[in-house]
Amino acid sequence: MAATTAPIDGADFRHALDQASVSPLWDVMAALVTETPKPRAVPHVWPFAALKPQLLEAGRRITAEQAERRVLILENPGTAGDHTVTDALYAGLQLVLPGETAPVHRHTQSALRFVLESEGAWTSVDGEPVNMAPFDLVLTPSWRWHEHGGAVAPTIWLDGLDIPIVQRFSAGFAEREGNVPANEHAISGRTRAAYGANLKPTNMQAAETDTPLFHFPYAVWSESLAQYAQKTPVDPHRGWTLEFTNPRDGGAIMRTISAFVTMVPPGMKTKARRQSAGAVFAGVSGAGMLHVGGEALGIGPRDVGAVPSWAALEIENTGEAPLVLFSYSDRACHEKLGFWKESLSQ
Ligand code: GTQ
Repeated sequence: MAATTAPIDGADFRHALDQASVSPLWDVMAALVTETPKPRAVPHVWPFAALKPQLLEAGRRITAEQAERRVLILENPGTAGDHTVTDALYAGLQLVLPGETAPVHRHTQSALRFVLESEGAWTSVDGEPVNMAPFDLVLTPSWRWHEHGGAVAPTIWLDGLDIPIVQRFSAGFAEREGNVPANEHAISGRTRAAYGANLKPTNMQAAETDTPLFHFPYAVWSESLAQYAQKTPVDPHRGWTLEFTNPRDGGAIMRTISAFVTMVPPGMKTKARRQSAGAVFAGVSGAGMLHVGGEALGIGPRDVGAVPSWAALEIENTGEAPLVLFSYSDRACHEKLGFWKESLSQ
């Protein structure tokens, strides 16, 4: 092996590299090319009881119209100020008060709404309205016009978006109000009729890859999950988990974000599972713990938890009733880009 002839950390050399806008890979190789994911996000749970008063206080200080969207962003403690809940995902709690409308806009970012508390609220997508009942999942996929309104009591939902992904690619476009095109197909219930019963129109446009279905009512998914659980042995690592799918291809609901519901029966603690995707959980019913990366984080109805990439996760039901959780993750990206890995403990 040839011997080196000058010091690696010579100040003159370092300065010259700086001046040339280059830097030595050998300083950062181990940090850049890691053997396993090293997320900056940490495991964390935001209890709903702590967030709701802050959100209502925000409601006294700013209108939905002034704010465009009245949202408290869930800042992961590992990356506070980055507006990320996991390394690649965004989460926020949005409040709409009676009489308010969060004004129509569209953007590159794909969004899901998981409803936590609601009376009367609706979201419209390209002009077609759907109800937002508690624990309904509503999607506003990339570049679709959307607005929120109709609340007759304070209405709160979890926003899940791919903001950090779009930001990293610097690919964000948005349009606000002004020139919203009229859509003669925006008739309440049309999309459900066309796609909601494992049927689809035969003149669909193949280029549209986000799911056309944008409303997954709690009444429907909770009945499926309960029936599935009754009729299927429980998976030791996943409990009973079902994925929300795109009826066009059976794949993820949006191009960047996947979404799931999980049931864990009383007395069960799942075996540890790691996945390359970062995930966000929201409690629906029952009481439990997310054991993640050596921490035990309590999760109940409407609480929101962050599970970073490759953290070993065990879900424990600590109550008497089934534990039901909603979750979303960036798995859809991982699979498309060839990043996806999963590891199941013995
Ligand atoms: O409702 O369209 O939490 O555009 C962040 C950005 C919600 C929304 C957020 C958004 C929205």
